[in-house]
Amino acid sequence: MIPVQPDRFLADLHALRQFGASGIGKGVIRPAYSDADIEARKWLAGRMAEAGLKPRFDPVGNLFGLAGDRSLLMGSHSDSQPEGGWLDGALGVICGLEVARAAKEAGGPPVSVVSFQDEEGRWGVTTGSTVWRGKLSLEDADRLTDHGGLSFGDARARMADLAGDWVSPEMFTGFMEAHIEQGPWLEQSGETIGVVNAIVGIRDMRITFTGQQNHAGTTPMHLRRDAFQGLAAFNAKIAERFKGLVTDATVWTIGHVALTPSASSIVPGKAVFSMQWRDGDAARLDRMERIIRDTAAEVADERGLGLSFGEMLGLDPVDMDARLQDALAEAAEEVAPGKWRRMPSGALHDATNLSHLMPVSMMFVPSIGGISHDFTEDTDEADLVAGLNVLARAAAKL
Ligand code: HGY
Ligand code: MN
Ligand code: MN
Ligand code: MN
Repeated sequence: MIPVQPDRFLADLHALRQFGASGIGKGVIRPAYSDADIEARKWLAGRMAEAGLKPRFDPVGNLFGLAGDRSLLMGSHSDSQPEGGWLDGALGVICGLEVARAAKEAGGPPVSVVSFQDEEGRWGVTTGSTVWRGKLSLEDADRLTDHGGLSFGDARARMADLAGDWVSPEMFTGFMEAHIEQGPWLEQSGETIGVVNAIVGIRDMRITFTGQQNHAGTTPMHLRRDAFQGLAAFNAKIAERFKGLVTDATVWTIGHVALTPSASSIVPGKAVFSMQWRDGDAARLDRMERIIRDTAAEVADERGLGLSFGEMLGLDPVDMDARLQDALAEAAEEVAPGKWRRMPSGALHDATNLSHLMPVSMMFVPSIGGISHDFTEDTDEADLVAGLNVLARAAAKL
């Protein structure tokens, strides 16, 4: 048994929420490398030290709290979406902190904790753990820009004074990540715990249509080269062409659009937008990419628009480790008998990257109303504590 303390865990979870508190519900605004994110990481490093762990920032801002040369690793991320909930990422970090702290106090097995940087993909897709894994070089990461044009290299220079060496993945025997479900299934079935068996794959790419900026009153419709109309046509056509290829679990999203110059009386000269798609089957993701590229080229051709594609970032779908899954399943049955299930994750997590380095598993607790990536994201306190207990029991079994 690892004697975790729910009150201390909840207090830390609420303390982390104060960094970048939105003032709307419990929501947070704590994007990677914002002031709030940096302050939160410094606070976390302090909590790790107080727990007897050795805090260490690596060159991309991933924060580890190390329990020795060889240990189980637990954690998630403490950055948020531009409008984020208080639990997305934070729950896994603070669960990890409490389990590591309690294990240390009880003289139990060593447990280390981590908060990865930019899981939410301000610069792409799970940037901190993707670089740590070695899939993206630091040089290539440094060149990526966020939607405001800030490069990852310039952003991480903000924490250069704290950055130490890389932490070797060899130090860890496995990784366990607790997270909120961020979807509706556990709440709808009245279950408390999800034992994750697989994580979907994702592709993400910036697309730009360039037309002719012009006067919105005097330019006849048939003479326009309107970049936004290109985006609108593209959006309708891909939905049509994906039919017959996609399943109920396939999703795609245009979540960011920037029109230039973005004024009521100007025909937009440029439309830059994000195109993201996710599925559990890598081959389907590839076929969707072909449709996306071909359709954009066709629309550009029909409308006399320029077209360019940014770098495509992505991660393939992965399965979770069977032994670690079983430890979580056993623990879930002890804490919430009959009220748990195995399920895939439709959201992306750092666990995807870590599954290429060590055995990995994930555990979910319910999300109220299935809402996440929104200020109103929340989970019942009893479910948060149940999740902590499942994690602590599973860690003790390993
Ligand atoms: O978008 C995601 O799936 C994750 O929250 N980064
Ligand atoms: Mn998350
Ligand atoms: Mn998220
Ligand atoms: Mn005028």
